[in-house]
Amino acid sequence: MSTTATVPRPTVRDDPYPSRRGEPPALLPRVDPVVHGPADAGPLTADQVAAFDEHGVVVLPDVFSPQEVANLDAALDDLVRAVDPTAPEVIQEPESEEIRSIFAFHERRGPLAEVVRDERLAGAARQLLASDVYVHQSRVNRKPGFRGKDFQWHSDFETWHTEDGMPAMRCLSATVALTDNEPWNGSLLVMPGSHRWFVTCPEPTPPANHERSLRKQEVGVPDEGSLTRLFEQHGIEQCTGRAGSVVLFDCNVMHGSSSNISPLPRRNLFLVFNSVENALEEPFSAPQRRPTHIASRTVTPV
Ligand code: 6CS
Ligand code: FE
Repeated sequence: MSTTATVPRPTVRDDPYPSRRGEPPALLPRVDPVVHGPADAGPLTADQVAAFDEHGVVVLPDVFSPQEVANLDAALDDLVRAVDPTAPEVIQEPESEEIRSIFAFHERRGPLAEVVRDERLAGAARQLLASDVYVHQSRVNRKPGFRGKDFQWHSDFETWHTEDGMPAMRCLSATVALTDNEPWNGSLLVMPGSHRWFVTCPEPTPPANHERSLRKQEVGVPDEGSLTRLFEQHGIEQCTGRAGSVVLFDCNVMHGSSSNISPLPRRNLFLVFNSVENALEEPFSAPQRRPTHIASRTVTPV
């Protein structure tokens, strides 16, 4: 008879960021760096790198010229006119048929797709993530006047980890404002410094959650107690700026935005750059992978 001891297999993958497992909510410390290397060469200044490290967000005013913004906004108009509104990449507002988001614009042709290779964005991502980067997700959020609804508080990484299998916090978003982002048209709200905490969410991911969550997120939205604790520690700041400005924000910073009840739209491009060393695995807590137009599995450096 063999005396070899059998090592018990863990039933749950070893994971510093457990979420959606039916456990009570908790604030867990981040184990990954925010700035992943010396970050001394690149388009961002030392002050901008330090601000990103400390706050998990940095606003870069007037990165794109008015002419560049006009070209991008015209390309977006063309896309909205041409796109099949029933295509899976097109997400409608929860309470109207207005287009809320269009995913995977980087896989199309033309000026919108070109933005991916713009060194002002990709170069900043490489600088902060200290590696080559690829596009994990791209989308435009249109926030139409009167009808553009809110985005609940969330950490993007919580969704990308549980639903897409992103292993570590080595990923960031870059937004490009195509309209002025004002205090009153639903601009981004962040809790600066909250990126140092991972807030676990109790509720398991239901099947095909993305079919609801992209219109109105419910699973993966932290409980009110955890959000209150984060607010008491970190407060809330709003990221406003003229059309052409860029916001870089860490994958785990707590953020959201209010509905747009003003007459003016708030149109932003979002590009999510992930480190090529942080490619997606199997979902950490979801019954199936999400489609690749939401979570790309093509790890091609930009
Ligand atoms: O699902 C996603 O990938 C993104 N969208 C929402 C509404 N929340 C998480 C993440 O930002
Ligand atoms: Fe988000």
